[in-house]
Amino acid sequence: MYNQSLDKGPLKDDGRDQDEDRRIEFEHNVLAGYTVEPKDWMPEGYRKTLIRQMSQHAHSEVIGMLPEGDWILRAPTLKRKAILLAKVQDEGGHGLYLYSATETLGVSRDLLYEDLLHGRAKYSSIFNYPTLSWADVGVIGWLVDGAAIMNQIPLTQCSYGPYARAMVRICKEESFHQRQGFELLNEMMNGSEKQKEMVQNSVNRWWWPTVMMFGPEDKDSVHSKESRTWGIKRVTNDELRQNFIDVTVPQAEILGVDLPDPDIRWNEERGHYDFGEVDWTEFWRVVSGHGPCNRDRIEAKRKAWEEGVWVREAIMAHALNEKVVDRHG
Ligand code: FAQ
Repeated sequence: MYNQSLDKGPLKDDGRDQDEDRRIEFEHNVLAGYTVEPKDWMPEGYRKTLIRQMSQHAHSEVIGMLPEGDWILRAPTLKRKAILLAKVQDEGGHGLYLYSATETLGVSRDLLYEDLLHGRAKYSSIFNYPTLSWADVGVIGWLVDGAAIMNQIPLTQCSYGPYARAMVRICKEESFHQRQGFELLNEMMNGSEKQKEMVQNSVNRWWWPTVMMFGPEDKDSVHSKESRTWGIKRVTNDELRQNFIDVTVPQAEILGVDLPDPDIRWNEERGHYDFGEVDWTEFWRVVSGHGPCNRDRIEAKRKAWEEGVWVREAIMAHALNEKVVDRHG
C-alpha cells in the first residue's frame, strides 16, 4: 500500500531532530504494516541494510548458477538436461530482478557487481561447496531450494515493496525447483544400489552446509534486531532453521535417506525436532572466503565479466542506435 505520510516532505522545525521524528514515524508506520516505496523517505540505515541484504541475495542467485551449471553438459538424459538448463536460467532471472530492485535504492548494478568481483560483498555460504555427483543436482533442488524458500516466504511480507514483490515471483519458481529436486532424488532412490549410495553420499555432504544457510544463531546475528524493527526480516535465523528441519525430516523419511545428524529426534514437549550442534567455525571459515570453492566461484564470475565486455558494448551501441532512429524517425 502506498503510504502518503512517509512522503510528506520536510517536517516543521520545533527544535527536535527532524530525522529522529521521521525515523520514529517511519518505524511506527512500518510496524503498522505500510509498504515503503522507492520515493518514500527512509532512514539511511534502512536503505543501507536493504542494499546489503538485497545485493547479497542477488549475488547468491548468480553465483548459485555455477555449482549446478557444472552439470549441464553431463546431465544423464535430454529431459534432465532441459530441466536443469531451465532451472539455472531461472536463477539468473532471480539475480536480475533482485539487482533491479536494489537499484531502486539509488545504487548502480555495476557498482554492486564490482563489489562482488573484488571480494567486498558476501553471497550465500552454500555456493562455496562443490557438486561432485549428479545426485548433488537433486540435493541442491531439494535441500538448498527448500531452505531458500523457507527464508524467502517471509520476505514476501518485507516492508520494502520492490523486494517483497520480487520475492513473490521468485518463491513460486523456487518451489518448483524444490519439487523437481525431490522428484529427481526419488527416482534415484528407486534405482540401483549405486544410485542410492550416490544420493546418501550427497545428502551427507550438503546437510550441514544447508542448515548453516540461515545464518548465525540469533544470539550472534548482528543485523536481526534492526531488520526486524524495520520489517525487513519477519522471522529470525533460528526460527527459520527450526522450521526447515521440521519440514525436511519427514521428507527424508519418505525418500529413505538418513540425515547425518544422530541428534535429530522429535521433541514432544517443544513440538519440534531437536538437532545437533552446528559447526560455526566451518560456517565463518566459508563466509570469510576460505571454503572449498570461494576462489573458483569469484574467478569464474570475473572471467565471464571480462569476456563479456564486447556483449555489453554491443548492447549499449544497439540501444543508442535505436534511440537515434527513434528521435530522427
Ligand atoms: N552466507 O546478522 P546476520 C538461494 C552474514 S538464495 C554468507 O544474521 P542478516 C537460491 C551476513 O551477511 C540464498 N554470509 O545477517 C538458490 C552478515 O554479514 P555482513 C541466499 C552470511 O542479513 C537456490 C553476518 O553473516 N538467500 O539459495 C550467511 O540479518 C539454489 C551476520 O549475519 C538470501 O540472501 C550465509 N549463509 O541475516 C540459487 C536471502 N548468513 O553483511 C541457486 C536474503 C549470514 O554484516 C540454487 N537474506 N551471513 O557482512 C537474508 O535473509 C539474510 O541476509 C540472512 C542473514 C538470513 C541470510
